[in-house]
Amino acid sequence: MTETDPAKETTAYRICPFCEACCGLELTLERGHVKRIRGHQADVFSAGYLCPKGVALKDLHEDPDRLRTPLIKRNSRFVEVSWDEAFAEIERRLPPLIAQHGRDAVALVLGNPIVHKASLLLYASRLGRALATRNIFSASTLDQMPKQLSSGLMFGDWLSVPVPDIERCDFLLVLGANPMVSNGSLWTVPNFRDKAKALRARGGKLVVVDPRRTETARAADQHLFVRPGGDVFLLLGMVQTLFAENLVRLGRLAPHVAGLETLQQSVAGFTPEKVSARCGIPAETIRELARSLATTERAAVYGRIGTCTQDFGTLCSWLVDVLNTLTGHLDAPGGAMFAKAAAFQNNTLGKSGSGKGIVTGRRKSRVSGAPEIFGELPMGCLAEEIETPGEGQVKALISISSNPALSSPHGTRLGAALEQLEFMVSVDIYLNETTRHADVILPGTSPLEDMHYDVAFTQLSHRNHARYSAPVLPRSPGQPDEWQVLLRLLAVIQGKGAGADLKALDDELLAQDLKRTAGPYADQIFNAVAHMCGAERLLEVGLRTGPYGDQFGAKPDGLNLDKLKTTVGGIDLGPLTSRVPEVLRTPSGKIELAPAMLVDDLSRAASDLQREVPELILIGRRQLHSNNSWMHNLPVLAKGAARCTALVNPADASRLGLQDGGKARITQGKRTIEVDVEITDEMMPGVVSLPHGWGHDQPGSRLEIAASNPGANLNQLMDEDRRDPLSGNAVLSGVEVQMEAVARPMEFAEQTQ
Ligand SMILES: Nc1nc2c(c(=O)[nH]1)N[C@H]1C(S)=C(S)[C@@H](COP(=O)(O)OP(=O)(O)OC[C@H]3O[C@@H](n4cnc5c(=O)[nH]c(N)nc54)[C@H](O)[C@@H]3O)O[C@H]1N2
Ligand SMILES: Nc1nc2c(c(=O)[nH]1)N[C@H]1C(S)=C(S)[C@@H](COP(=O)(O)OP(=O)(O)OC[C@H]3O[C@@H](n4cnc5c(=O)[nH]c(N)nc54)[C@H](O)[C@@H]3O)O[C@H]1N2
Ligand code: SF4
Ligand SMILES: [Mo]
Repeated sequence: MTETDPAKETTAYRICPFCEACCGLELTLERGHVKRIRGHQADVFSAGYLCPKGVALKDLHEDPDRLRTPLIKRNSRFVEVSWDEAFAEIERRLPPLIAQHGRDAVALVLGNPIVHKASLLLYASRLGRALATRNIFSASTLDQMPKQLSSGLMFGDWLSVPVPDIERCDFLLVLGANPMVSNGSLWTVPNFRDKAKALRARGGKLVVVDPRRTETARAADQHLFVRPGGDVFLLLGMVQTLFAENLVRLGRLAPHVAGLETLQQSVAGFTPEKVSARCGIPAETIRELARSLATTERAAVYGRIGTCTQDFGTLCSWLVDVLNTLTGHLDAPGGAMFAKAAAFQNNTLGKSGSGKGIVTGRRKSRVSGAPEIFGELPMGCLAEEIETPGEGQVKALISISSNPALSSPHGTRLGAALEQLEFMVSVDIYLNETTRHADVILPGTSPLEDMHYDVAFTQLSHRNHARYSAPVLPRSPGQPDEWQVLLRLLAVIQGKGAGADLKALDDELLAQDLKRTAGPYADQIFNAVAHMCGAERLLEVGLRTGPYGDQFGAKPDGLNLDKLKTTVGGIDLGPLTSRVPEVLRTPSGKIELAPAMLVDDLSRAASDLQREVPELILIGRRQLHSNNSWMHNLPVLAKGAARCTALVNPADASRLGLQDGGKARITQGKRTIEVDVEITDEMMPGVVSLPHGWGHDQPGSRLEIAASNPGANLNQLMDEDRRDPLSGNAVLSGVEVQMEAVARPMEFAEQTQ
């Protein structure tokens, strides 16, 4: 047989782990190597769609810089060691530190890729519980915490986030999101492009509100420039209009809604005329938007990261769903609906129709007194918790697939703080801007080496489905699964030692979980899955006890893991269905339209109405060939279009003397970065856009390709103390900056002659 003998080719399928679209990929393998990656046509959910990043899974798997062996720092240099040596080092250093300073001295920092790997997601929460530190930080407070908080307050669970039912929607208002590039977020919707096209083809309308005329805005019927941070005012003006023009129609939801009158009174002062200047949108346009939303039978409002990473993130997130509810579009086909996932969804478990709701602020951060949120503290507080001496000071840190040195505000301060730690362990696949500060790095698997199921994104999907990916390739010798890595860390923390029997520990944890969740059935369920272990076992339990499950035999036609595994391309569970009141977990059993915490925060918005417009404001953006801070080392993407340029409106460029293709300095307070300038009228005047996740020029990283085109770190300019006070979410957009041209050496020479 020749090397190219087709008989040697095999096909495998994997859900793409890179973004929330969760596309099904088809991989052609030859002799254990990935030959080709395409969209999987028979995937019930993504139907063959993929973007350029999906193809890069091959490059990631083969990247010579991807770590395959644990590293220990000795005399300031990393050396390769065995897994046992790495864990011996952790056991030598971490437990004594906990014994001396207590559990709060260890911080746990959780990054975005966790949510894309079932193995990490299901065991990171176990590790967090076992560690029982107050110092848990995650990307959630750089991202979606405002939406989780507003959803929790309104619907009773942190993950009860309604998503647009795009395939039946005829009017979609999108704020602060660019799904054409990001492929959707808190809304799992592969191939947004074609779905938006279909919406328009059937006579529907897409409206985009963004300070940049984005790729999504270009594909829309209408684009409105909004002043960065001004969305809350636009949304308030729209809600006010609904009441003032008698357009409120709760429809089917009327008996399930509380707080309508309070809401009406609270927004009464925010007339379109009052808010117009602050959001930069004419009063009449605000009214028209409200009317279109109210009078289109199937319509939805959707807001994403641009509306979360700002001073009023929680208010914006709330008002989006207030608008959906007041116009009768919440929980209605073609509106904003709740997914019903096959497993792990809190709002399908326990008693339905009401619940405990959510609580926040059960404790405060030690240094700045920021309230706890969803069991975490704001990422912006991490550096000060390490730097500030005293009882409870963070002295050790475990980071799991997290790169806060680039992804969170003021990376140099954080980097210096990480250097100050007595001990740091990272579970990561790269030696990068963050992990270079670690003492031990434990490599994660390549996504091709582990099984996967979308624990979180099935809860946020525009259509219900269940899909499972088996490992595509065997793990390299000695490489544990990531759940095993986390479990072994857990064993060390619990004092069971790095040599603990992991199966016994896994059994113990499952038995504890079942005791809490399965009551009288706990033993029966445990026995049925006693032969299994790890993330796959948790999935089996989740599926079988879930809303479509076989209930361990009680519903023989129901779903279980074996059945799911026999499908090619997964199981379609149909379009979203109306779930109110069953989905609610609020103590009142109602949709809370006017939670006190949010209504109270309106006074902060009111006093911000008069804020003066700064001359220049910096916002962020995402790029198709890039994913947050860690995909710049992959050849297929690096040669693509991702360029770390600052987009500047022509009027600003001429005012500031900036040249297209020239260099400029952006300054915020005492901090400065140097950027390449790209002049374009897609920017709102007075607003500059720079992508985040760049700045790969830090010594000690091992990212050869990324370092050759490092870009500038936008987050170097962000203020770690600036947060939405309710959610603790960082303000990463709408920050006032100064910008000036950097003279090229020639020009400089001429000037000084
Ligand atoms: N200015 C600005 N800043 C932002 C944002 C913004 O819009 N503007 N967006 C924010 C958002 S939404 C997010 S989610 C955060 C993301 O910020 P982070 O949570 O820090 O995530 P990433 O930057 O994606 O870094 C991921 C890390 O995980 C590692 N990794 C990748 N795959 C794996 C794996 O399979 N296993 C393991 N163990 N490790 C892996 C990578 O090497 C990298 O170190 O950034 C935030 N930062
Ligand atoms: N290609 C690619 N895809 C990704 C990622 C990536 O890095 N690259 N990251 C993934 C992650 S972690 C996430 S969380 C999602 C995020 O997904 P999206 O929310 O779609 O993120 P962005 O593409 O950054 O879009 C945010 C938009 O908000 C706008 N904006 C900024 N400030 C304001 C404001 O004050 N008001 C309004 N209305 N708009 C504003 C920006 O101009 C930008 O167009 O994307 C995911 N998908
Ligand atoms: S849109 Fe691209 S990165 Fe996102 S899941 Fe699909 S193929 Fe992967
Ligand atoms: Mo994110």
